[in-house]
Amino acid sequence: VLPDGRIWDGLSALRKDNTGYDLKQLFLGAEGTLGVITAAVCKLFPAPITRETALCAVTELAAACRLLGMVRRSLGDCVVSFEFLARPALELVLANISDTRDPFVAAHPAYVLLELTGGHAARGLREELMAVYADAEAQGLVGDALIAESESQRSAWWRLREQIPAAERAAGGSIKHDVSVALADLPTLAQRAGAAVVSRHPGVRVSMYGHVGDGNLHFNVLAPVGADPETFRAAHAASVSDLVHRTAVELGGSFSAEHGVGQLKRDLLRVTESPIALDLMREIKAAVDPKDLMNPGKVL
Ligand code: LAC
Ligand code: ZN
Repeated sequence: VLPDGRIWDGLSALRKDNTGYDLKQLFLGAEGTLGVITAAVCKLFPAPITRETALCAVTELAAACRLLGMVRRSLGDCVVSFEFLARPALELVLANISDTRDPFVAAHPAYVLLELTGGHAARGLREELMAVYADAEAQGLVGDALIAESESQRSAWWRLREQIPAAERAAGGSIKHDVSVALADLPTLAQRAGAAVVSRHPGVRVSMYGHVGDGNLHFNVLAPVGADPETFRAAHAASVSDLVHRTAVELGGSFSAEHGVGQLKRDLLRVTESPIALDLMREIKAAVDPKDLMNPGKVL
C-alpha cells in the first residue's frame, strides 16, 4: 500500500522476471518507509528426505570458517544452517535458561551447530559429514563432535543457540551488534573488535554468536561482572558500538546485517554510506513518499 493509498500488486511468483526495476526488493529493504507490505508469496520446496544435525566443538572462529569451507565443498547446497556459538554465549544460556545442559563433558572454546538436508544420495549425508569431520580433525580445527540421534536432541541443541538473546537479557542485557563482513574477514572482525572493546573497556564480556554461514556475527557486549548493567550501558554503549561498527565498516562490512537501521542506526548510515547511495535513497523516498507519511524518522 503506497502512501497515497494506491495498491501495487507485486505478488509475482516468477523465478525470473527482469521487467524494469526490482520494486519488490526496494519495498522489502525499506523498513516501512516507502509503503506497507500486506501480502507475500511463499515458495514451497519438497520436504527434505534426509537431515543431519551436528554440533562440533571448534578451536576458534577461524576454525569454524575453515570448517564451513570444507563442508560446503563436500556438501554444497545441502548445508542449510551453520551457526556459531562462542563458549561465553553458551555459558550465558547454561546459567540463565532452565532445562539446558552442556552437550559435551569438557568445555570448548566455541561450537558450530550445523544442519544438512538432502535427497537420496549415493553416499549419505552422514557419511559425507563424517568424512569432512575426519579431515577437519586431522587439521586440528575441531574437537569433540556429536550428531543428533533424535528430534529431541536436535531441538535441545537449537534451543541452546536460540535462547542466547534471552539469556543475555536475563543476565542484565547487552549492547547488541549485528555486523557482517566477507567470510574471509570474519575472524579478523571478531579479533579486532574484541581487542578494541576490551582494551577500551576492561572487564567487559563478549557474547559472540551468529550466522557464520552468512558472514553475520552478533557481537554482543555485556557489562563487567559486578558492574550494574544498566549504568554501564548508559555510560558506554555509544563508545562500545562505535568500536564494533567502525571495525566492521573498515573491513568493508555492514553494521546492520539483518536487523535494519530503524532510528538507532540512522546517524551511522549517514556517516558510513556513500554520498551517492544516500542521495539515491533520499530521492527514492521523496518520489514515493513526498509527504513523509510512512514510518517517519526511520532509516534516513
Ligand atoms: C539471533 C537474532 C538476534 O540471531 O538475530 O538470535
Ligand atoms: Zn541473528
